[in-house]
Amino acid sequence: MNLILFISAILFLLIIFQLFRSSELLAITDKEKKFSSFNDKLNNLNAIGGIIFLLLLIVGLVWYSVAEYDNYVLPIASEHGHVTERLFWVTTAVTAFVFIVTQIVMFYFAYKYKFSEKRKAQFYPENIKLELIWTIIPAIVLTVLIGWGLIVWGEITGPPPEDPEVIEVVGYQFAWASRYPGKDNKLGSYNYKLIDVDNIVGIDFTDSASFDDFMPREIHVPKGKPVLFKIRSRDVIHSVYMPYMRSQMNAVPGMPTQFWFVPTKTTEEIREETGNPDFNYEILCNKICGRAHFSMKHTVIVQEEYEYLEWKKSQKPWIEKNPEYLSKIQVKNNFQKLSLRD
Ligand SMILES: [Cu+2]
Repeated sequence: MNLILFISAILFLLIIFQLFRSSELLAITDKEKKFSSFNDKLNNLNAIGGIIFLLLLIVGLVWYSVAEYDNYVLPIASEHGHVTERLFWVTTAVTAFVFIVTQIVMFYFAYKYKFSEKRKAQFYPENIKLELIWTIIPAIVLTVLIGWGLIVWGEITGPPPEDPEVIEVVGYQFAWASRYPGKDNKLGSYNYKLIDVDNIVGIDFTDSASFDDFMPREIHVPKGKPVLFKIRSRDVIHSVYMPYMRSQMNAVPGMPTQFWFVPTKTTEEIREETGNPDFNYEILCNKICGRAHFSMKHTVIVQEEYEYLEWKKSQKPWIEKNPEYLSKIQVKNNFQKLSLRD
């Protein structure tokens, strides 16, 4: 707060100073000579300042990109991650090249064509060839980049391969819940009207497929197998974000979304690679969804397939862990007709 006040005060003083200066300049416009010699100095200073700024900009960009590479480029832990990563780097290379070239040209021109009394501006209204070049080339480059991006997007968001591990991921203010289909490999249906303190995702127990569904505290997934997240939200828009998997998909209330991926490194392997024995993959929320948005983390554990299957076997259905729920709901009758165990 103090800092903002301080900055505002400085800016205010600067405005006053500039107003004073411009009125001073206006006062001397009639005295041509004084005006131009005064401006020459200022022009030189600005032009050289521009060149210094340009050099600092380029050196800073290159230095930061190289020195901090490991900090902003995370290891890739999913199959499609390599595809999106390549797309990202090609796009970055093309745009960075154009950015640097245009900055160099811009500052160089500002330097070279700074005001000079000896030079008269040339009237150069149009050059059709030049305009064609700078319209057609960017159009082709952008078409290639966007077309490639659309193809990749189509691949990674298309239908999953046969027999994926299906996991329901539900976002709510402010946590994630996950639900597995259980032994029948079929997620039971849900209904938002059934959501309460206990049944946080609204599992519908009039559907017999719901009885073996289980809801672990952390998500486990097998390495090397397609995993399909069926994503929904209970309240506002959240986003299922797994940076190491290069995956992100919004969780939108009233509109189920999905995303599939193939993990390529177990939690053990990534711990070794990052040199951090406490490392865990996480689902993070990537939408500013409210006050405790920062606390929306959900641990994801990638295991070898046999470990995963063992873990899955050891999980108890949600309804077995919450027997008191049965007495609370209207589906009691249905439940009596169905057995928990088959
Ligand atoms: Cu959120």
